[in-house]
Amino acid sequence: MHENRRFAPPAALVAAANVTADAYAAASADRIAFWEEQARRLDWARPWTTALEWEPPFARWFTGGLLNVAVNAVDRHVDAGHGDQVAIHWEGEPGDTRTITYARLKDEVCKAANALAELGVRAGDRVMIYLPMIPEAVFAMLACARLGAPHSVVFGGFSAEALRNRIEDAQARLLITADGGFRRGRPSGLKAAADEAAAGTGIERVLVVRRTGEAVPFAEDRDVWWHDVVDRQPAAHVPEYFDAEQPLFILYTSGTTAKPKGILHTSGGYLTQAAYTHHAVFDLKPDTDVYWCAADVGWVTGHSYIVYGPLANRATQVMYEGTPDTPHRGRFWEIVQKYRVSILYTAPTTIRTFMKWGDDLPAGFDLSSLRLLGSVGEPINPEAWIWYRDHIGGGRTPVVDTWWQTETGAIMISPLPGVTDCKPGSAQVALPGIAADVVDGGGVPVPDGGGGYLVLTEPWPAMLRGIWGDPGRYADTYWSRFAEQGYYFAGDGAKKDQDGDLWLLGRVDDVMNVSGHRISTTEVESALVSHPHVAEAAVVGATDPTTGQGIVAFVILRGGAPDGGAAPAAELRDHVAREIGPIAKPRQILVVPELPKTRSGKIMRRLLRDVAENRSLGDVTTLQDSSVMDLISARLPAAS
Ligand code: 6R9
Repeated sequence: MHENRRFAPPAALVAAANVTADAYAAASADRIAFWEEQARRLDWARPWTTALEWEPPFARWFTGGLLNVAVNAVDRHVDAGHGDQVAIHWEGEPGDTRTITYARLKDEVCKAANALAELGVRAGDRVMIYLPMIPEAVFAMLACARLGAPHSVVFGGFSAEALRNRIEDAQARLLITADGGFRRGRPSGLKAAADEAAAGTGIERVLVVRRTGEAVPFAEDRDVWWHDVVDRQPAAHVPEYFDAEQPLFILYTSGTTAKPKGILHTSGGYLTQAAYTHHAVFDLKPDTDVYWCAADVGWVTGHSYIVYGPLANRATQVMYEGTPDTPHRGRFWEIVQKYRVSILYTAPTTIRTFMKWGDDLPAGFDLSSLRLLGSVGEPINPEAWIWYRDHIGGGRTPVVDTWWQTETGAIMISPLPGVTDCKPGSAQVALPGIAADVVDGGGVPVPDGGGGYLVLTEPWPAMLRGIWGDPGRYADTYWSRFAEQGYYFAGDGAKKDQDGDLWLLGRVDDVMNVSGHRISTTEVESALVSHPHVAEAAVVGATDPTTGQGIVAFVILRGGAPDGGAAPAAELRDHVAREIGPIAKPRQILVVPELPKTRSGKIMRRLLRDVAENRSLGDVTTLQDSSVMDLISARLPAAS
């Protein structure tokens, strides 16, 4: 799709925007003073003495400052008279609901903090959280923050093995879990996996939330029910104030080796940037907006844009437990209509799934409350961007494409909705106070029109403070590649267009080299999905004896497209050749019913490469649905 349109922000949004173009000028005049000003959005029990201490690659922000993260997310709003404002409209998958005001949230967090203290949790202790998308996940995270005990949330879809590895790495003593949650119309158990993971580790107590009511194994000497110990606690809790660099959480993310990295975030700088970016990028008006981030709290997006950023900004938000197709494929749009959601934040993979399901579904609901849409997690192809704006945003809403990582803690590159003319497919520019560039292999910035590696050239408040227990790996993974320049290496390829806007091209390990030409998997995928018959596509570079790598594409056709046979493949190959150039023409196109995705929705190209190179499959345990690979393999004979 050749999409050259630019979308100017709606006049009403410009007129009332939280952040205007002045912010860029202010931040570039004095970046540190700019972040100090943003830090003043928070309540500090004692102000900091030094804004930034930077001994590359180790940063300390707002040193000398004391704050309590939970007080900033909850208590201060109640103290300011907003106790009756709804913090969370929670929607369970079966249709049960809970409405949690800020006053109620404060009580729940205080009770949970008292319970954790009774169970022996002290500041600095690590607490594992393995919960479905229920309000107790938020209460538990904030209770930990209140006590200065870093939490480590493990996504409920992860296996017992994955949880055990993380428990051991973090050396946690307490695990908070549930009997289960509802997914795809049924209770889905968690407790048995939690038990398997905890056995033989340092976990001393397991706090169990009752959600599904299913019978679960219960170790009387180790396990306690949330409703038994939390509900009887007093709703008052005197907060302690912690250093700005007090660890807030460890979140595990996969790297290039098998062992996941425990990304460490601390308090003052992280909360400053999470709150500022949420205010700036989503233009949140706490008195009128209804915000919905459709991520899971088990991912960094849930940490920064369900829990810390929105609550620090006194948002009213929607939290949804289940899957988008339960009990029907219009569930998201029904929720938007019901709560009059005005700001929606989701992932391209979800948007493309909705495209696959057809335009009629969203058209059947009143989505007129939406005024701003966001995207995160992977590059959004222009086709999906336009569909999102037109079919969900009614052709009115800006779409902010937000680039960031678990490691960056908060959004780094994104349009500002009241300032930027949006370009479909581009995350555009670094936010005020953030310094990003695209450099070549030697660390030299590329000119406009050039491509290379995305780097961050100055420290930022929400940056990771390290990899838990492994400072060497931290320095090596992120800071060794451009050590001379002192740049943070993000691991993403990017290009700068003629306006200097940034286009993220996917992980650099996903960049293919075909006959010496560099081609991004994302670019080819984008070309494929711009064809009217294609719903979704994943592209890998498979070893090829002549060209180095050959392009292999896995595509899901849209409903109604001619299926099977050689005709669609030939047409799609020609289409890609037309869109990008003959060099990008896939060697093979495989029409498949599904693509293998991780539970966070990222396509597992490694597995597709295994298929494309006729290897036996590698580890499939992090797949959302491991049977997908069987479906794909079954299509193989019809391949080339
Ligand atoms: C927030 C999150 C980080 C990786 C990152 C990049 C990809 C995220 C993106 C994007 C293009 C965007 N990514 N947002 N690529 N455009 N707007 O997703 O964190 O799970 O750690 O993933 O995701 O490749 O390096 P995380």
